[in-house]
Amino acid sequence: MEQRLRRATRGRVAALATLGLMLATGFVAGAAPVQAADTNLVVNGGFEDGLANWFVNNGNAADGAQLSATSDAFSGATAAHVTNRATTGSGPMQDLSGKVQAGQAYTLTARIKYANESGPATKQFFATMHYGGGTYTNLVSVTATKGQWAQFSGTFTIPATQSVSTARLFFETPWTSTPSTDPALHLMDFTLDDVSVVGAAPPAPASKTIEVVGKLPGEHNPLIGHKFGADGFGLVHDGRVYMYMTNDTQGYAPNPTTGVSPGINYGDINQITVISSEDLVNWTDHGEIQVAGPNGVAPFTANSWAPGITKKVVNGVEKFFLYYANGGGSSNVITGASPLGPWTSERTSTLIDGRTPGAEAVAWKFDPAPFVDDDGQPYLYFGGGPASTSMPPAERFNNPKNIRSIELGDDMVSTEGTAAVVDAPVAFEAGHVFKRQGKYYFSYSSHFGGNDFGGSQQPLPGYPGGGQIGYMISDGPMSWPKEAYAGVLFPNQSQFFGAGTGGNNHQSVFEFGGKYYFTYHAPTLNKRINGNTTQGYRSPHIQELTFNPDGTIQQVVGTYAGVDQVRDFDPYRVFEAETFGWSKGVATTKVDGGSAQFGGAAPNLVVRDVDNGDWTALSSVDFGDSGARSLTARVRALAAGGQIQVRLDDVNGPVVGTVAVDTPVGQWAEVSAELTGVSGVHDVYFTYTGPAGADLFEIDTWAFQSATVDLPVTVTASTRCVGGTAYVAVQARNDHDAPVGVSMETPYGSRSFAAVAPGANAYQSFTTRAGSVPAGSATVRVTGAIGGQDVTTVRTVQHPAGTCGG
Ligand SMILES: [Ca+2]
Ligand SMILES: [Ca+2]
Ligand SMILES: [Ca+2]
Repeated sequence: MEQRLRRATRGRVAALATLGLMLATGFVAGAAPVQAADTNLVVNGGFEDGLANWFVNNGNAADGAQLSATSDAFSGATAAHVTNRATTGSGPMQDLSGKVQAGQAYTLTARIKYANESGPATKQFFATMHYGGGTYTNLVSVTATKGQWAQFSGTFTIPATQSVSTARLFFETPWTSTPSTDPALHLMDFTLDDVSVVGAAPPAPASKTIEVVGKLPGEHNPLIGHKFGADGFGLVHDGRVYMYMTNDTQGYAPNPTTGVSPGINYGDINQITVISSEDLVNWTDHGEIQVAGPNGVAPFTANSWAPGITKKVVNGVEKFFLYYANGGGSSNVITGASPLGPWTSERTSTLIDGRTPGAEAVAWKFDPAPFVDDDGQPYLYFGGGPASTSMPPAERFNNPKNIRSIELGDDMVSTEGTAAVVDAPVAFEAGHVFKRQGKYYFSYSSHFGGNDFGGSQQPLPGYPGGGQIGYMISDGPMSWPKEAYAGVLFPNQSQFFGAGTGGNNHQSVFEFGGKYYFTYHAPTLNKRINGNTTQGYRSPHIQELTFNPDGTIQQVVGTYAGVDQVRDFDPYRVFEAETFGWSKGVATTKVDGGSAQFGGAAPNLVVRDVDNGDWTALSSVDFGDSGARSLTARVRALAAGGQIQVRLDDVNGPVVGTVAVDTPVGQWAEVSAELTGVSGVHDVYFTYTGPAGADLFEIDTWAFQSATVDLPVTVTASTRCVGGTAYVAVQARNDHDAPVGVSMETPYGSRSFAAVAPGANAYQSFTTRAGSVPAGSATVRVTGAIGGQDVTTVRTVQHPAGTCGG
């Protein structure tokens, strides 16, 4: 028996004292496996794919070691070699979470060798499972002879009561608290090969698909009904709003029978969910960024809560900086080449932590929110949690001084100087800053009181109650005395959405199209799934933010109606099918390859879990007076007999076209159908039919074709100044798959381009020969061929007035 408990000094708890799960260590030759199934759960156990799927034990920050591929293999060409071991737990690790099951028996085999000259003649090694937290269990042991390959071979049974949501297999030497006193005995390098864990096949993952209609047709909150998302932070870029959210869906695991998930576990969350919209009602799902964890962009972080994002030109390149909370203890940042990535980590350690000057007394160094001022100077706001116990009790409650502001470096991934106190009344978390008409606005979430906030819990007059969004107004981004407090901007969401929707909140503010918008979360989708007993899974909401003449904010009222759609949806382009105004019964998944709409470097998702009776819908689609001729979809049939019905304005509205998904099963293909009577502005419902009980198909993109055959071209016009002279600049991008001719006409001249290549731009800047230009228009005529027919498309584009200074 090799099972034993690690001492508390190693941060492990005594969870397994009597479980008797160490079985038959090493010596079961000839014994039949307990399990009849013989699935090997270890990937790349022979290391013939190098170190793929393996990493160094990350259960303990001090367990850092180096893993390399070696040709000194027991079999095949490669094995894994571990060096620079700092603790006895330093060793190769593979994550078997989601594969091993409680109550099941497994057979483990592996080959191991050590050869250090100063080492002992024989040495015991363990295969150990880390079940998360402080729970470690030795599974199988072997005693190796120096310089020779030894074989692990044994079975182990996971106790029926063991939580296996985290299950990481690793190899190590027997524990001692001070291995450095005799490194030759305890910290030798070793080599591992041919690892297998054979037993019951992994359980099919429980479906996370939201079966209810989580966002009701006609309503605009929550923003999406097919997944969760919390702590939303809005970014406006290039005519779109991007929302970055804590991926509350990550740990969502509804029981297949009851439909009820265990309560949310923030510790499970290491991804950030991204959605975007150009109209605030139809949202495109961009999937999740794997930010933290062993395979994350920043693998030195474990969690990715409460994102905050901004953009800045650094060294001439526009970059996107995505900040997030690495649990409560620290905050970090990753860098994107676009709002949709690709993402990289410029840092190898956390940005905000216990070493950050001025943050020493902050209990939770989390919730980082960036703000770039008009002069380009960036700032970061962070912090929260219980007030310092060294403060007087009354002050701990009313003015806990637990939030900070700090300057960011020009690189956006470092801080400068010392953090300053944000003295926000009754503050708890979720600091955020925006600027309007020269004034800075700091908003935050207030605490719920309790012992953490001292004995005297009498709120000062006007101060916020628990779980509310308060705000302050200041003339400077680092100046937040308590006198700047301006009131409650948003009461707790339960005041609007009722039982089951209480809890914390986290807000942001963005300006879009001349209006201000307020983002917050509420577990409204969770409530639609489970009624008033919710499990903490939160959904993003948006309301408009309006200001009084004195600059104070009118208190926001939370509604399911949400905000107005700011523009009609343009159907005459290829757009992602994972764009919904509303949906029922579908899910999304990321697929290889880039996005047809957002570019090859952007992630692409498809709509999946499409059953008979499921549907997706788009709000307020403008088909124009002449209307749509046809619909094209890129689909992958999964069963014969599936169809896509197109309906207008209601899920039960008349069918105006039917796409037969009759392409070969399993292959991506384009399918299309003619449409009748589709013109003007309508909500569009895609309703899915086919054999019951089967996944019908997946959908990647949609495109409607105009009844007026039209060459796809994107035309823009702007005004600019060169040397005090106003110019009208006209650009036409050829979105067609063949060359087109382009001619541009303006009051200031005209120009023709003979053959503009697919994807290329025709561009001309026309001088007005004057210092200013009134608003006006340019006409762009595009000629080309579609299906052998010559087609001319004429576009008129407006440009604004412009006056050149000086
Ligand atoms: Ca091998
Ligand atoms: Ca479904
Ligand atoms: Ca897609």
